Amino acid sequence: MKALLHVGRPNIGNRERFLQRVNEILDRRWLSNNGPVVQEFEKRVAETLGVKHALAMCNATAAIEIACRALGLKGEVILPSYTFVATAHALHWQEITPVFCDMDPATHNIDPTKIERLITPKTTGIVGVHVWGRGCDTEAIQEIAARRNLKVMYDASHGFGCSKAGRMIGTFGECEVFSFHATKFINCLEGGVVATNNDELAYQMRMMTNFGFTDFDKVEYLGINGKMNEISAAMGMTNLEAIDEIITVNRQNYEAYKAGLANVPGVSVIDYDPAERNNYQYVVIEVDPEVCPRNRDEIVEALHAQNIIARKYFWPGCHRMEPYRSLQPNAGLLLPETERVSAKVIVLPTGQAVDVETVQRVCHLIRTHSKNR
Ligand code: T4K
Repeated sequence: MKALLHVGRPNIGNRERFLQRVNEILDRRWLSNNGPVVQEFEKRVAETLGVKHALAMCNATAAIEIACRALGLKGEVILPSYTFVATAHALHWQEITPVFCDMDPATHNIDPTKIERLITPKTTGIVGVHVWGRGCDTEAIQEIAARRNLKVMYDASHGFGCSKAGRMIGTFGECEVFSFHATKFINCLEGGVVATNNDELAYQMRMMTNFGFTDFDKVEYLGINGKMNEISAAMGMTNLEAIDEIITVNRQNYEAYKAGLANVPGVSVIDYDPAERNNYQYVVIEVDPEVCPRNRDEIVEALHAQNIIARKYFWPGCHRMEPYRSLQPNAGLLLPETERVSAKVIVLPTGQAVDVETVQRVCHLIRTHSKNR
């Protein structure tokens, strides 16, 4: 296989329609600051999720920062270590101490049974992450939060178009943050959205996203520039129009990986609950070191040698990345599942840039390279 095959190759909807939108934007000479395409994108996202407010922002990391400031999170906040480091960084950047909770190996999500032991008098909230788009145990998290008087928000970066217990991700907690980064299955080049049904929170976040302005010459909040620009929104609109096609391709690739890796000893593809809505944007395998003759790193190296850029997300966990590794050197003692599972995971290429035939070739390579030397 010659051409590079990456995890995270962007999906791109109707190119003509995107370019047409870009031309309209240029003709209009309205490029940012709550322009008409951003407004259209927000409306469309809110409709898709069934929420009152969808606030478009420049990326999910800034959106998490704005959301946790608007929510008044401070002190300590509990989140999983098994997430992209942006979740922890956004909190830490806001001078909140991220307190890492272990994951449930069955779901890769925060294990709610391990949350309560981490609560201290400084704890103000919980940030769940719907890893791979598989919804957290929102019911258990809500129950703990209500009893312990904590606020809950979700990093739903992976969860656009997915449901949990039949309810759309985007409707849980005080608010949920989606990423529309280039690598996400619906992308705005760069982009994020905060979804909420809370009118007051939405108002505050909207002001904060635009320097705190409430009117011409009138600033009422400490704000920042978190705005989405019109070209990003045009990309988002165009890709949203292709959402069904993209999910179909993702699902076909996922099924092909499932079939192609079905009988490989020690290699399993994580499941998506067919009773839920799934976007299938991540194909994730676990390599069991007790069963598979080759370890995870050897398989990743073999794939890279064939120009297939598989990834080890989210190894080794945020707690083993700086600055957390230095600030909380013993955090790993409470995170045995994060340490164990993150060492087994490989994320494989999918999306529109990958077809079923290519998936079969990747499976063949994994099958070959996972055997004894
Ligand atoms: N929370 C969670 C749970 C997240 O997963 C993320 C982002 C965030 C928060 C933060 O959202 P944003 O603030 O970004 O909206 C990539 C993405 O940059 C990151 O957005 C994403 N998660 C994460 C899972 O993946 P890296 O460090 O792996 O990026 P990089 O440069 O290695 O690119 C990933 C792959 O995508 C490469 O194989 C190349 C390919 N790629 C990338 C881009 C940008 C392309 O083929 N074309 C492209 O245009 O983080």
